Amino acid sequence: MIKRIQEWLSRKDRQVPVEISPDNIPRHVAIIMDGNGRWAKRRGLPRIVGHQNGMKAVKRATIAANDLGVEFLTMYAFSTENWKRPKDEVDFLMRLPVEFLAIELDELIEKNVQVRVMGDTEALPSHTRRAMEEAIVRTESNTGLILNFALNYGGRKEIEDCMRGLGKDIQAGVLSPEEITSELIDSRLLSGGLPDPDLLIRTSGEMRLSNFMLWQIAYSELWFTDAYWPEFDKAHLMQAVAEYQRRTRRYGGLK
Ligand code: V07
Repeated sequence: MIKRIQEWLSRKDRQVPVEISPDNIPRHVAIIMDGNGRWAKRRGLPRIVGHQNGMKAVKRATIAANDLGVEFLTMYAFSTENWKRPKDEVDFLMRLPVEFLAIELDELIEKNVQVRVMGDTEALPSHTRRAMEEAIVRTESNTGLILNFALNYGGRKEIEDCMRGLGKDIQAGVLSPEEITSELIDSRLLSGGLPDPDLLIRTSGEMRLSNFMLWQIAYSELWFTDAYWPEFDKAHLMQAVAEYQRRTRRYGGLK
């Protein structure tokens, strides 16, 4: 019975049309893509089928974000903690960039999307790195939406590495402690060059940050949905953006 009610609640036709103003679109949307395994389990399918469908949702969300005029989309594809999962699952996940390149990339190239990756990519298997590098190179002259994958990414590790770098520069005498500012730290994080996310979305009902972009989301609006990531579509993104606009609306030109 509860399952029936949950299914009814998540039905698409329940979603009401949302009004979105073109003047206040979040420039940078970041997404924690949670619930691939749970989505599969509910259907009696193996977890990897959930990840596969999660990859399709990445393309759907990218096209939807591009259509709305979002400039930067950062997706949490693999965390530094995900290595603790069963080896078979990790091996499968590490093949997804290869599949993404083969199956999804052409359509994104047509839409002028540029792919980037942030994380400790040196620790990735060589086939993963090759696919990721090919996706980056094939899209580097594109001028549309920037699709930034967080891959082997951890927020604390990013801060740790940044602090170690600053410490080394101080020790080498090329930086003084007074020169450490928010702007300098921004520029030396893995996201260096991207504006902070305006909107953070997490799917699958969990309300945690799970070590994602800890420094960068200091002022982001947070939006959560019970939908599992493989179900995520344009309607969800529009709901999130509409809510973002309600929360950030200012009268009298104050912003
Ligand atoms: C992964 C699909 C999305 C749901 C969350 C986990 C599984 C796309 C990529 C990817 C990464 C880099 C790149 C091109 C594609 C990816 C992993 C997992 C490890 F250059 N989806 N996806 N990578 N999932």
